[in-house]
Amino acid sequence: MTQIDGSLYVLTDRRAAGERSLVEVVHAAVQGGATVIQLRDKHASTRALVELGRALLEITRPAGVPLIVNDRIDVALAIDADGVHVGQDDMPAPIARRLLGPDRILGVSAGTVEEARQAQRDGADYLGTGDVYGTPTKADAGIPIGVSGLAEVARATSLPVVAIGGIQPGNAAAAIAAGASGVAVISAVIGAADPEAAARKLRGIVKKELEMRD
Ligand code: TZP
Ligand code: MG
Repeated sequence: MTQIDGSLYVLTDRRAAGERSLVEVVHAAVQGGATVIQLRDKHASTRALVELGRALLEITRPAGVPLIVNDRIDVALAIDADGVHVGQDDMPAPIARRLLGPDRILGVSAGTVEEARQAQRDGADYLGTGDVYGTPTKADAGIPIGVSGLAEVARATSLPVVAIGGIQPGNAAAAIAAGASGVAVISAVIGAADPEAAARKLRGIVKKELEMRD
């Protein structure tokens, strides 16, 4: 099992980055203390994903920050990324684990207790759980599970749970208090006017709450 520090997990989103390049925004997020970066783009061509992924690795690898590719195991292997994140409609986790081998990081989206237990049996290293608060960013995120749903999932697994969906500085601590090991964000960092400052602030909130809890 690979341990990850998921305390501030930042997902890329071209739209949220606006006019700025994602490479520039991710660089700022890493400077501000992002602990994981996920390359996520459901519409980009394979070539564009490979090129962006390579550029992101030049930032993340020297910083010791894992780069996880959303869904695309082929892209992750092609660029030698640190891992893959699969959702419930993506490659089944046991197959993803087999393709990735034992050492790369496998994250699985789990919004219910049953999905969480299954993902753990299937070899996940961490779970992504949400939509917690209601997201403006993902159209098909479903009904928010709230901090109560998050707490149920966290209680059902010994894996680190990263909370996602509508996380902002004002509600991040409550997600940690509910049992999450970290928060995953798009708009709060990638969409921020100052992504470095936004990352630093969120990381600080999570760190403080984790120290209080443990
Ligand atoms: N999965 C569940 S919610 C979400 C994803 C990818 C989007 C999170 O974006 P934001 O802007 O941090 O709410
Ligand atoms: Mg997915």
